[in-house]
Amino acid sequence: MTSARTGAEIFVKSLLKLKVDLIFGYPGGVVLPIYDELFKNPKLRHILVRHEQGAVHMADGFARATGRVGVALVTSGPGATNAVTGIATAYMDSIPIVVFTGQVPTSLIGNDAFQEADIIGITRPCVKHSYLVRTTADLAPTIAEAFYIASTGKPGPVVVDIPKDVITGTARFEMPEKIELRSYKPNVEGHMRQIDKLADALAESRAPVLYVGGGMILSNSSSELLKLAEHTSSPSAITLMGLGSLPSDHELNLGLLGMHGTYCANMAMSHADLVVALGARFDDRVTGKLDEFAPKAKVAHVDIDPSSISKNVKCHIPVVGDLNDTLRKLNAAVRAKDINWKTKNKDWLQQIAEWKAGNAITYVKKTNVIKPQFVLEEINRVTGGEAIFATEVGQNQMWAAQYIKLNHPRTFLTSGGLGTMGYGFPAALGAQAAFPDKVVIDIAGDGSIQMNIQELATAAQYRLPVIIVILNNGFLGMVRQWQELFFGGRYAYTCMEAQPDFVKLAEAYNAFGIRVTKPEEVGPALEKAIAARRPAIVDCVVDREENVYPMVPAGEPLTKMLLA
Ligand SMILES: Cc1ncc(C[n+]2csc(CCOP(=O)(O)OP(=O)(O)O)c2C)c(N)n1
Repeated sequence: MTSARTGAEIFVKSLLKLKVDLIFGYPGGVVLPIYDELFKNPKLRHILVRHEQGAVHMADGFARATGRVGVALVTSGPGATNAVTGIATAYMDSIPIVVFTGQVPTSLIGNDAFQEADIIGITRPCVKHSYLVRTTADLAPTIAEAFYIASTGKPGPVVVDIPKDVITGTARFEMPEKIELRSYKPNVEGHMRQIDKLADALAESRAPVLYVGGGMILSNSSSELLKLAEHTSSPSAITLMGLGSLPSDHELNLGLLGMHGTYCANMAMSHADLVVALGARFDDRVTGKLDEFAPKAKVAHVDIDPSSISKNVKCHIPVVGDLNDTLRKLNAAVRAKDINWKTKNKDWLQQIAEWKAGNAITYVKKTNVIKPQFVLEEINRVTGGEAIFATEVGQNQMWAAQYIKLNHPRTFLTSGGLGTMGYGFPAALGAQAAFPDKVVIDIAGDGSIQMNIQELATAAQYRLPVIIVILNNGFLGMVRQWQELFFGGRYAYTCMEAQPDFVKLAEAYNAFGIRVTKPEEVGPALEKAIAARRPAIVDCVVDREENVYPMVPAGEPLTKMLLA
């Protein structure tokens, strides 16, 4: 018989049993016994952040870059409420994280106790599941369930709220080896009859498009996608969340789809006779005006989440199932057909090549001022695409999505669904903590970076050499762009008149800082920052009123693109 252990001991033992070796967190009164246990168990590495939002984004960045569950630990009350934006961000992008929050003792819950917040209530609409642990004996099984739910089916964040008396109480450590939940059976295999229908539809179509979403990354299915695209000569249009699923330079990759998507991706979608959605959810930033989305197409949709099928766009061939399993079966089914796919799709591929050649994403190059797009091209040149990229939100994010060349999945970390400014830097730190030897770059705006800049101290403390490249336009650029285009050029409160000196700021945090104002300085500055192997800020002073094009104005069809 095993002896009784405290909840704090059980907490640490449970995480170790689940093979967690790294957590991100911030202490406080209620969770102190857990922190004391962490102190005694150096095998479970803990990164002390500077703000709880940072901890959750780090866990999220870790999860996106590794495919493993990310873990954050925060205290009750303000610790927990500070974590909410990170939880909502992970929820919108289906990222598997488990967030542990401290809670006041069970006897005080509901009494407005010191540092009490109803985090279960507050996060209810933005978690995949949540638990308030009621007894110490429940703790280990609950943690096991939380990891299982976060990482299976359509992944997502799970909150585990642990009252103080559960942490200090005692019980035997017993964790189930296998999780069985009556109402949750996620490992759905794609239905063979539906998959055969989809293979037939691909065989019959003359103008197919694979519409690739974040599910492709989450289910680690990129290699199956490559096989499908190449074997059936089908071009792929990729959402923000799906970027990295196919190498950027692959000839069947049409690039980004939707509001700031490429001309060829949006035109291909609008003229396709078959759209095959693979782990994508027909988000409004992708579809534009719904009634004019893919008007000629039969729609097939493969998704692990049955509730996302036919939610926004009517689907003719639904396949509920794990994308990896389904793609394997689909690949076998299309291979069994005696078809010359290249010849069948010849006219379509020709048309696509014309769209691609005619309206490639481009900008007006200048020698006297740094164009933001040029900075991204220089990043491609100096990294050769072999880096992990995170982005903030705004123009910086969209330019990164358009210009950064990706060779591998899980190398583009961005807040797609919630669009959270301040996400990129902590997410980059989470990825860097997982991959200490890789080059990790956060592409930032001068507005966004100031939302979680305090994590520079975390970067310095743990020697995480993330490079922040600021596309510094002195504006909340994306909002300014909308004001220019849709609000008569009235720049209401989007000009950042007072800016910190980002070089001094970096130095104050014991990081490397460099500011560039001329195009020819950009490449050498990036090289210096990479060589420094320290946290770094490269502050690029860019053309102030540059806009992101192409652009489909909100609510317009994909064919109504502003090209410049
Ligand atoms: C937390 C948060 N607040 C507000 C917004 C709305 N918003 C979207 S883009 C943007 C401007 C971003 O400015 P900056 O970070 O400087 O990037 P730029 O667009 O100039 O590249 C704002 C305010 C948001 N997405 N997230």
